[in-house]
Amino acid sequence: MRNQRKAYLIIISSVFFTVLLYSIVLFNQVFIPNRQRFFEHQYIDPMKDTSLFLKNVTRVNAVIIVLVRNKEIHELRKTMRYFEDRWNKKYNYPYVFLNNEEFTQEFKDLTKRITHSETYYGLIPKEMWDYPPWINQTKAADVRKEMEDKKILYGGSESYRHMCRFNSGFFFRHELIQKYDYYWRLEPGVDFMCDIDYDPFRFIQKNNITYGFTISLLELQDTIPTLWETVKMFMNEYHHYIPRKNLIRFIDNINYNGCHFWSNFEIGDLNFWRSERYLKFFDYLDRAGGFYYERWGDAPVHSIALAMFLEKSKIHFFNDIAYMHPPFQHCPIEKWFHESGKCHCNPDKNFDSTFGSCTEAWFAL
Ligand SMILES: Nc1nc2c(ncn2[C@@H]2O[C@H](COP(=O)(O)OP(=O)(O)OP(=O)(O)O)[C@@H](O)[C@H]2O)c(=O)[nH]1
Ligand SMILES: [Mg+2]
Repeated sequence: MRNQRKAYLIIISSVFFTVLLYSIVLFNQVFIPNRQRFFEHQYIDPMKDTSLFLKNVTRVNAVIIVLVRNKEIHELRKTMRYFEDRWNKKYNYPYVFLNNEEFTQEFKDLTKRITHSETYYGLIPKEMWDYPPWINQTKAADVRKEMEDKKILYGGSESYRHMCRFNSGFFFRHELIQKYDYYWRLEPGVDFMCDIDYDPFRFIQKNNITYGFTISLLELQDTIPTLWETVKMFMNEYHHYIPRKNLIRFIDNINYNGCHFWSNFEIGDLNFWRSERYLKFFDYLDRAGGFYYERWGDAPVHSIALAMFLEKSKIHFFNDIAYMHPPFQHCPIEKWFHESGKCHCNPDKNFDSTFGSCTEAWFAL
């Protein structure tokens, strides 16, 4: 009799604790905002690692990469001024400027004078900035005309397509980049609105992070009609490259949902792009021709690869880096950034939670 009562007691208390546990989990899921849950449980906060703020430590093997045209020199000088003042004057990481045409002496003189870092100037070889032999150029020209008539952003531009293909498959293989392990991509016309007092390169190296972003958003579907089909064919053929723990759920709602990290800002590990699996992926896409027969951007290409090959802990949301590429900006919303006097952006204009951003979906993963 006593044993029977004991058994009942055990069963009842197990049921009670299971229900309690489920209620706590459910409460968390329903009532704690994704953003808060993300910052409490997943986010690695660089601000909490004092070793990242030490000065006079050796630099990481990293480089600032700027793909740019001569005519963008003044926009670039402005961006470099912000970038130096907010961050790089504390570290003096080298710059590599890349162009499909020779840089002018004026471009070199003006950029050199804005920084104490070393500056290198590279010409992009033709095979990295031209049609591969299997592309039918007449068909490509017809597509450009059609897309221009439809008023698709950069739909009529040939150079934009070369640029997207270069950023997808070649920048990390350029001879001036080959010796580096990490990179920060910089574009003319962007702004950095908060002081960055630590070394993000050291941060990603120390935490074994592959890629960092500030803004994520939806791609224009008209520029990528067959991209997802092509990706699915790749995934079928090369399923051994895709680990069980991946991020495909970030981009796949039966079809590609368009979510991508905005690649005009990237801090990352060059060896990811140089890996066999990524090179196979890029070649697969390149053979399919969508860089020219559609207008596949490097941002969706990078993001799809990251989602296929990596797990969430390998990708970092740089909340503390306030960044503007018109028309969108990431401006940290936490009061501290603004009260400390370190920022000059308006947190009400932060894109993270706005319609069109995928960052809330990122928090929810
Ligand atoms: N050398 C060179 N650089 C280019 C060319 N086209 C674009 N770029 C660079 O490639 C990067 C992306 O080009 P953007 O024109 O900014 O493209 P986007 O960011 O999609 O569009 P925007 O909203 O106009 O900024 C920038 O760093 C440009 O300076 C080109 O034909 N030659
Ligand atoms: Mg741009």
